[in-house]
Amino acid sequence: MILSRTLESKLSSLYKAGKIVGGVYLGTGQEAFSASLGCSLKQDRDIFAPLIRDQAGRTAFGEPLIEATQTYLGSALGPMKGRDGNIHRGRPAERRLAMISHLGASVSVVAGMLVARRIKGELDGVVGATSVGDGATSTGAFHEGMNLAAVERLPMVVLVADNQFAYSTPRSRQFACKSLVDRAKGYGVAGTEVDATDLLACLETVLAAVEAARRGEGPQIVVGKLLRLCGHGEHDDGSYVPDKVRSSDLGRDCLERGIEQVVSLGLAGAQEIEQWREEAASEVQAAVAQAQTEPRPDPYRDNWRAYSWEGMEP
Ligand SMILES: Cc1ncc(C[n+]2csc(CCOP(=O)(O)OP(=O)(O)O)c2C)c(N)n1
Repeated sequence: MILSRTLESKLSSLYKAGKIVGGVYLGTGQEAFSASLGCSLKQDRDIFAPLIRDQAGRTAFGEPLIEATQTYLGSALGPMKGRDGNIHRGRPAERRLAMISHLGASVSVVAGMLVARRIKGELDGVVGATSVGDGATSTGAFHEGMNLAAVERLPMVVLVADNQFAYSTPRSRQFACKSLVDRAKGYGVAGTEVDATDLLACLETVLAAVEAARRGEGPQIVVGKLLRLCGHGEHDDGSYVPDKVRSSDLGRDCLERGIEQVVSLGLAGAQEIEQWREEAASEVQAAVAQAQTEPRPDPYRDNWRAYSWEGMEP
């Protein structure tokens, strides 16, 4: 969570300095929920399709920092070879899918990958997971993917980060149900809700959902109640979020709360945490410096394949 917050604050500065082309979307305030998923999945077999606010989950699932800075800074040596920007990066051969902008589409993609593994006899012990926002739960792709996953009882975990807004549209203008967990009942899948500003609660709830899916209990929807503590992207100041919501429990900072929890459990002291922050700053600095010195794509010599396909030649 510290690494993710540090990286994203650097990316925001680089964007504001005009060094990053395209949008920069941050997960400030959503790190506990996202990291809990990344930590709960098994890096050697599970599938993770992140959303725009999942830097913490990506890091927890093993994405090296350099892959983020290479993509944001357009390095030809990055996973997208400097052509596909920013959040749309991944290594499908390592089951880290590239983020898809079309809301809800990742649910169908993960469901499809799980069906494919079942057909090939390779589904044993595998979990497929993705994150969506509250807004995405009203798309056709989300519905079709969830319904398929439910009918096929796929080992799928869908995290819904209910951060109160889809861009500037509040929940009251998005759907009429009281809680998004109610959607789980409609699909006939398990649904749980968690205070996503609480790291310990997130770890417990998300791990339980991943384990249930792995045991064969079918798709699991976990709804995290929180607020994004930033604009939709760095081009947006989020001024439409009412002060009342900002100062409510939803607006608590999961990172600061998480640090308090770690300290009060005696897992680390204030000095050690300060050291983690310093280490994170140097790691981020090194990843930015390296990506800045790497070559840019050369349109005259490129083979025009979007992904690095190492390890999955067709
Ligand atoms: C199918 C589709 N419709 C509209 C958009 C445009 N769009 C991009 S982000 C966004 C809001 C997303 O809100 P939510 O799903 O709640 O996620 P959050 O940004 O709050 O994390 C919209 C409408 C899109 N990307 N895909």
